[in-house]
Amino acid sequence: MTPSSADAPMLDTLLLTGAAGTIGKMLREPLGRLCRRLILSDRHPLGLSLAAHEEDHPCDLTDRVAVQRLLEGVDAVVHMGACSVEAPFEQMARANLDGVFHLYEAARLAGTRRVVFASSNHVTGCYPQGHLLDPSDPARPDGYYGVTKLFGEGMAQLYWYRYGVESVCLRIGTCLPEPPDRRALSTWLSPRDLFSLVEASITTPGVGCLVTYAISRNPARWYTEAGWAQLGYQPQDSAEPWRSQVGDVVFPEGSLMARLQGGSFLGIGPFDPPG
Ligand code: 15L
Repeated sequence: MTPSSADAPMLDTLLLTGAAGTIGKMLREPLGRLCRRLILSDRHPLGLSLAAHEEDHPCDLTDRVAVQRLLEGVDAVVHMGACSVEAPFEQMARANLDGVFHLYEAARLAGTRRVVFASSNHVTGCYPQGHLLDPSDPARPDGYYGVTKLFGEGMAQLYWYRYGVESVCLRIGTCLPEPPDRRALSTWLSPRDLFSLVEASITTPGVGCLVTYAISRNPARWYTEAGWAQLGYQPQDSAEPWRSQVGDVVFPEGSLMARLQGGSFLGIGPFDPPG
């Protein structure tokens, strides 16, 4: 059973990075119900009115000392802060490589119990559409973004097996209020299911280092449910009711975007050298 906010042990301090992003905004309110103190962080001040349990701590993930300060006294982190689209490597490397290193190292120093790491379906985006994937299958990133998420999963393993910082790496699909296209009939994650999976990822005891695909109950899915039972994740939503609406929203026939799981990311790049 998915633990509900009511049964979950109350955390003291929870940190949400990437709080100004699409998923960060969805998580802010429900995460507030899991903890006494919710630290919201993004590169710039959020400029929002805050509830009594909320604090806004802007932080540049590429600043190691600042990230160390951010993690002080933090029990668990939901790490959504990242460059979240395919982009030139140099652009990606600072937040998604250096930033992830800074976050895990700061978690180790602060004694932070757990990181929920926003990984991505793009770690395996070069598998053919329709191929059923398990988290134990070899990675096949579809771009630099996917490679950085694979690096993050590597950091999660290092910091668990060597330093005892637990992680749940969520290979998030397409998390939007509604599936936008035919591909999302397989990859969609509803906001409600997102929260239930993130909540379980924070509260389930003894996860060690777990990698799982984060999608809704989509009959057309390309991923196994491995990890869901351990987390007690039981998705409630399905992309299927949108089939007739999005069935025609497709990528050009025969293109990599239409053939491989990563979709539009396979249409971005290669990039010219900077300068
Ligand atoms: C992701 O990992 C991205 O952050 C997001 O922008 C979407 O493109 C999503 O995957 C997806 O594959 O739909």
